[in-house]
Amino acid sequence: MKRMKLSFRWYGEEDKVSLAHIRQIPGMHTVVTAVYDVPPGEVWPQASINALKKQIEENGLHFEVVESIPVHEDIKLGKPKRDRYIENYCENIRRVAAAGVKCICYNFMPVFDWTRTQLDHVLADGSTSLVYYQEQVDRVNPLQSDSDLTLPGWDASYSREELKQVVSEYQSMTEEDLWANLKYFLERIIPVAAQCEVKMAIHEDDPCWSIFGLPRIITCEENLDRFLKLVDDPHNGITLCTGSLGCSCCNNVAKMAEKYAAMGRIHFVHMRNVKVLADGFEERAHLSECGSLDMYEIMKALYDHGFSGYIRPDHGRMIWGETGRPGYGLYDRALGATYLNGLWEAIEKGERKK
Ligand code: DNO
Repeated sequence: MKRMKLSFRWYGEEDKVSLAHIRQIPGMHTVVTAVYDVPPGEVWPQASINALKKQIEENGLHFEVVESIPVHEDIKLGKPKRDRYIENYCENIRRVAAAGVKCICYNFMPVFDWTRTQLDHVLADGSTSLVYYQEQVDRVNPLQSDSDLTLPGWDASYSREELKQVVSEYQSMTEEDLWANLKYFLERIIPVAAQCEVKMAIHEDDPCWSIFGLPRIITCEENLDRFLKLVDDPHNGITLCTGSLGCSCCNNVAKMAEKYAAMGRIHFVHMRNVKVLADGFEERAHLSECGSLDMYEIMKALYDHGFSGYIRPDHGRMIWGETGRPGYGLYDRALGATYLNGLWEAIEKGERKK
């Protein structure tokens, strides 16, 4: 019987959420993590990878998914040094594969990873969540010295000046250039992933539109179709991130789940609900009725098309007084995991009875 594998993101020793807590979430299989103390583009020490594996396995869990191995900006920009960084990337694929990793999540967003305008917006029930209001994005400029907009998803190793520099390098770059650089990267890493039997799973751009004038291309069905054809190999797949795609009403996430699961190209799923507003979105509890996405429909589409990859609850709200890394507390993500288990069990048993 094909079955999803439930997973949970863990930020290593620094994380307030411990592996001992994660293992107590029913049905938990895999810990999703990364080596966090190596700058983007460099090779991860095998000893650090093996230490993660050891710790995770000592807690009765598996270490099968890495999120993320960051892609150096020179690769996205197509600069001459990219070959060196791509070689390092390939070496990282080989090294994590040697430790038993089966799936690697990464993204190809210029400079800024996921972006929100507030990390502790108070919802009606008193919980807090991450929100994105376009008018606030339009007002802020992360490059201005008086801007206090820095977000947990962003690479903190840049100084404001360096950030300005790298952003300015994208000014002359079109979406087509970014596509060409992505293709160049995939043509070199996918054969290595195939050899190592690792599934590469690109994460959609979050939110799925251009921000701060930078090109973004992993945003919608048409572009995901194009992406999968760049290197038409099952090792070149996606992380279906319901919240990243679902924050635009143009995306039909359940349809995409169905289509790409049927093609065997979804290797990892981030399940999260969002409430789409006229001018932005709010992250909400996982339950369908709390947001704009029909989580049942998405799960059913995955089930019906034989999805057997990794799935994790994505960002949670902060509830019950918990404090910590925005989006990545224990309690609401654990509720999310339990909800995903419930959906899957109901779908599975419902189908068996037919
Ligand atoms: C946000 C995450 C992203 C994701 C990267 C993948 O919470 O989903 O930061 O890890 O985009 O590279």
